[in-house]
Amino acid sequence: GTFDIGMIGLAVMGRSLALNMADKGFRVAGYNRSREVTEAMVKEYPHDNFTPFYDLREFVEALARPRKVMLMIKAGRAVDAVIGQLTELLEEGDIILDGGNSFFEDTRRRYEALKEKGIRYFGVGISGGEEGARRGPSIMPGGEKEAYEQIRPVLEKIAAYAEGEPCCTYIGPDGAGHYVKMVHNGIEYADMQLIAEAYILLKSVAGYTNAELGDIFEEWNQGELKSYLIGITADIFREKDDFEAGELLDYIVDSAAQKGTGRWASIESMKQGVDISMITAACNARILSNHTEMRKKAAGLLSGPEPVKAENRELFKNQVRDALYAAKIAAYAQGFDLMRDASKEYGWNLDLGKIASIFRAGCIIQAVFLNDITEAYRKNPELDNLMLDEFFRSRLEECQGGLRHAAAEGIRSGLPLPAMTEALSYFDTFRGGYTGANLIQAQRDCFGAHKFERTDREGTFHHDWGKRN
Ligand code: NBP
Repeated sequence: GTFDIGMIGLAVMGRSLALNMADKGFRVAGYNRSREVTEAMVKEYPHDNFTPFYDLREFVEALARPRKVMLMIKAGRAVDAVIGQLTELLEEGDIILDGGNSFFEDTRRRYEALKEKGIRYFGVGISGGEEGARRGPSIMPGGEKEAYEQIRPVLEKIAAYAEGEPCCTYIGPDGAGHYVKMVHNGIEYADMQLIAEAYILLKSVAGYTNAELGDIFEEWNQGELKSYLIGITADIFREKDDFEAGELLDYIVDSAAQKGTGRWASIESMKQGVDISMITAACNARILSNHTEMRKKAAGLLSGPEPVKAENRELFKNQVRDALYAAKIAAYAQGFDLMRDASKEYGWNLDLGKIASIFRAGCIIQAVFLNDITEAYRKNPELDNLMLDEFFRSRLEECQGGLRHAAAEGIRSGLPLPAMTEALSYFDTFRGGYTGANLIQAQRDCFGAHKFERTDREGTFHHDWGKRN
């Protein structure tokens, strides 16, 4: 065969990636389980470099050796089913890439199973949605390092570019790419939750209108908060409704869905024993938002305070801005801490600075902020936590007052601010603030003889409780 690469799964993502590859001059073979999807694609998006196939064997035979097949299908059982069909047809040295949102443990299992058959397997995290896939996503490939050279030309060419560099880098062995994608999505949840909290603060405490909010976010998007999410948020505030007067946003039900990859990060963090409370808070916020009937009922039964009114709106706006920035630092510190821990746990040797650099364009969390993270790890690849980097330390110093003030006003107003308040707890615990854990340790020893350490003597102690006045 002569085709550079084959794409299995021609739904939104597979189609967009295949056309992106074709645009870059690669000859792409395409296959989809249901024939109609393929037919519709070639009818609507004909491309000289894209050829459809309707038989899996013919599709595989059309590929140049070593064959490269990318799967862009629904994560889960479908991936195992297609791998099963492919292994009948592929030969030693051929490469399968799974570009979907597969769970990293599945990727580890598939990697090991295919290794025995001599097939090289890559779990490739891809972020950027349809537009990213079509024009240039952020790409996180994990698999065998030597085999990466075979797929590197395609992946680096179709990726987004930031300051002349492709937003694609070899992440690590087996499930590393999908793990990093999972954490990316977790961070995305936290980012979105923080923006939502800034929104309700500005709206409820300072009374800003949608038009004003649009201007505020546009202004924020000129500075250090500049990011894809802040940019689309500015536009969302201004979007007019099709049916009624005013903006669309006010007609959207207050309930946010999720597909699960953010939640995976939260579950993994618990297993690993890493605190990513802000990502977990963002997942929980979506979960509780879904209980619309219960919330409607409770609204009639449980009361809270009236929103306080900001005395100085301009000042409050700047405090919210600082709150958003400081909390964002904490969220990324948590996400990168999770990757750092996984890197040790699985022996992946993750380059966190490089990972930050490929998030700079193409993906949903792309932001100028990621330049500072890249720089922090460039200066110190062994950095324990982002909040300890000199630059972020000084920004936290400057912005924590805003975070404390904005969160306090929100709490006094009865506004739920799960991510911002977790950011503060994380920061205050992390910086050595007094947590009361001495009391917990005393309780543990009191009921379970679990022992404790003393502040003034070496060793561990157990105390016979009951010596009271
Ligand atoms: P979907 O996740 O909606 O999956 C649809 C595709 O899976 C179709 O091609 C479908 O074939 C195929 N498929 C299914 Br379902 N079961 C199959 C089976 N047993 N055997 C073979 N093919 C099967 O598509 P998508 O939204 O394009 O996403 C693809 C992957 O990319 C997913 O893992 C997704 O999580 C991930 N992802 C999506 C985005 C995004 O923004 N949408 C972003 C990043 C990553 P059919 O036509 O025959 O039903």
